Amino acid sequence: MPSETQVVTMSRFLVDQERHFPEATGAFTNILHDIALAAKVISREVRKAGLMGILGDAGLENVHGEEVQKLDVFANDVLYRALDHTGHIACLASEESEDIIPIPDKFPAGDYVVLYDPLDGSSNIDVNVSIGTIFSIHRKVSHGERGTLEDCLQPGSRQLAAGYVLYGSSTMLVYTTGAGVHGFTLDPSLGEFLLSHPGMTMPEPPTKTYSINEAYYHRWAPGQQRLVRWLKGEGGFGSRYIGSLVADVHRTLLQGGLFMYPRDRNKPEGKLRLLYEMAPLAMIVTQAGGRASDGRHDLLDIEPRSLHQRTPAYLGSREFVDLAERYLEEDSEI
Ligand code: P6P
Repeated sequence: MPSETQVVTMSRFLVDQERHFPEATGAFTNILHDIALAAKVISREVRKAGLMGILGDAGLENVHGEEVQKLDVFANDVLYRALDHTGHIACLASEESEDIIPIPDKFPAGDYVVLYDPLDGSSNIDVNVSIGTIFSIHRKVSHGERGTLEDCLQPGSRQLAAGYVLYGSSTMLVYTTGAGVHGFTLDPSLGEFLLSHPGMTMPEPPTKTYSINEAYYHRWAPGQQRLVRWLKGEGGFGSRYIGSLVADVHRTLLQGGLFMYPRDRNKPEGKLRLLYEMAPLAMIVTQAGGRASDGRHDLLDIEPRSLHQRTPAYLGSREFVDLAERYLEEDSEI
């Protein structure tokens, strides 16, 4: 008897999903398709990273005699080249670029902006720890033909779509367009992302796991310190911290729990970026039934001031984020 499970490619799923939006132009579907293509190219290079020193790349030149790029620079270039010419994009923004990235005049511009961290946690590559790509898609709001900073400085609540790619034991692409969260696993032999996690929702009851770098304990505000002492004591929580944002968030999405990257005396705004890290991850987790906060306000409601602004981050099971906010109420600004 053949298996009940269907083999659904991401391309097929995107087309099926588009049918629910009669007014859809297909531009949106194409952007997600282009990001998936970039993810396949980045995945292929990430998988080879460990061999760079072995496969005749001495002197860090590839077989074409071109200088081998650092993987995060490579990933940034791949995403740019996958999106710049399609006619769907008004402008781009990247963790790797100080200013917004305009679409070259030779290409038509479109109605969407994509903000991304091309390869977060790339310092983990050398020790073979999972790393990730994070992306956020907004509709252009400015009136000119080409995108502006205004189009990028939109709150997370106005995102049309958000997602991440996790280069782990397998390569997964997880995204939402506001109609649930869906996960796809790359089958490298086919070169296709196959639907493996339809309709992802955070588990109830959630696993009691907290995730934070406790090396900074003595820099935290008193409420943050009291929160973690309770979690690991009376609260009976376990602890998991990978130190790679997409991996920690993916585990939290699948198992439940509470991921935290708080502000501290040395990092008064925290470390993680709002626009292309925490806002997209907040949309994903919220769509899956969880919550994301900066410790006081819902992360999706924060009005961005600048492209690379940082934010404290509390993300995970709704009741655990609510609990964290209650402990932090006592903390004044650091
Ligand atoms: P820390 C990786 O460098 C990163 O940007 C995120 O992927 C990760 O969540 C965070 O920094 C880890 O930071 O201070 O715990 O080493």
